[in-house]
Amino acid sequence: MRERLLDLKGHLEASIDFPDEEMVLNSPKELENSLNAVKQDLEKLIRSSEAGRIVREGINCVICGKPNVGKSSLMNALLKEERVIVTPVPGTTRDAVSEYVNIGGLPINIVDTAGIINTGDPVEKEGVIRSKLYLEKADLVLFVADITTGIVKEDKEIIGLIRGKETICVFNKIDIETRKKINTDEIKKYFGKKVPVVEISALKKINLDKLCRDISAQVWSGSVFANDYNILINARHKDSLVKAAEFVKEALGSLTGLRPQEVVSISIGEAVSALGEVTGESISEEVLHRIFSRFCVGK
Ligand SMILES: Nc1nc2c(ncn2[C@@H]2O[C@H](COP(=O)(O)OP(=O)(O)OP(=O)(O)O)[C@@H](O)[C@H]2O)c(=O)[nH]1
Ligand SMILES: [Mg+2]
Repeated sequence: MRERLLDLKGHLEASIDFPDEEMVLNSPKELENSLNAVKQDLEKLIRSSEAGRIVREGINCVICGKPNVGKSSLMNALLKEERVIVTPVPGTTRDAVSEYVNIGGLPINIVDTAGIINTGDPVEKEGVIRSKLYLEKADLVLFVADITTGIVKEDKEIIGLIRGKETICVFNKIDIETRKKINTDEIKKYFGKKVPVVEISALKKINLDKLCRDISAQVWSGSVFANDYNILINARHKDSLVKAAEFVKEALGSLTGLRPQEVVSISIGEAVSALGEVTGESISEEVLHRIFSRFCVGK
């Protein structure tokens, strides 16, 4: 992108400095198209900073489901400690609790939420509102249902809330004799897509390793890291890319506003320097200072 911008700047400067020479230069329309293409590539790269966030802060993995299906028991089982309160009374978890756990080498921020239910109780209601907010921010959802009942009406309503999300469907309590047989085609119909289905017992710690493998697979198979996320960038890179994108937009504004070519060229030059801060070609004192103050490397 930096090379492409330098090339455009070269064309502009040539036409400014040598207006009488017969040279084949970019037309304003060509220049506009090229700038737009760079702008789009920059924006794509900026979006990929999300992958950097995931690597630094971990996957946001939210456990949800109706009351009493064993969400908190699952949280404790994954953490290998009795972190959250478990009781036979539905509506035990009132507020979300989150904790980090390492699954397959990735930091996973597991969030246990209050069971989602239509309720008149004001405290429970608040808990449900919070559960929904956490669901919106989830990178991955563990939808928990009770295998002794299978998917019932309340479950279907919750599935409706998480349809667009990456989900693993977890059937809990397989240690109980009266369990139902799970039909994966039916599950697929409810979710509108194929989702991994795992049958576990959070209480008796059965099949938790399989669930962990499914969580890792879901993350690494690229469904949590969406396709665009193939380059990792850090916060400093992102700042520079955002700056570069702003200057490219400024250049486009000047170009379409028929302002002097010098003005367009200056903005492109600024975008080139901002990109140079990422590639290492133009590195300001300030950036050097930031790097050496953060990392233990010799100048
Ligand atoms: N038999 C059996 N019981 C379980 C299992 N997991 C949880 N339970 C029991 O189910 C009840 C509810 O468990 P919780 O983990 O509190 O359920 P929850 O989904 O967090 O419930 P709320 O916080 O009320 O939404 C408790 O009595 C648990 O001991 C399991 O795998 N097998
Ligand atoms: Mg709970």
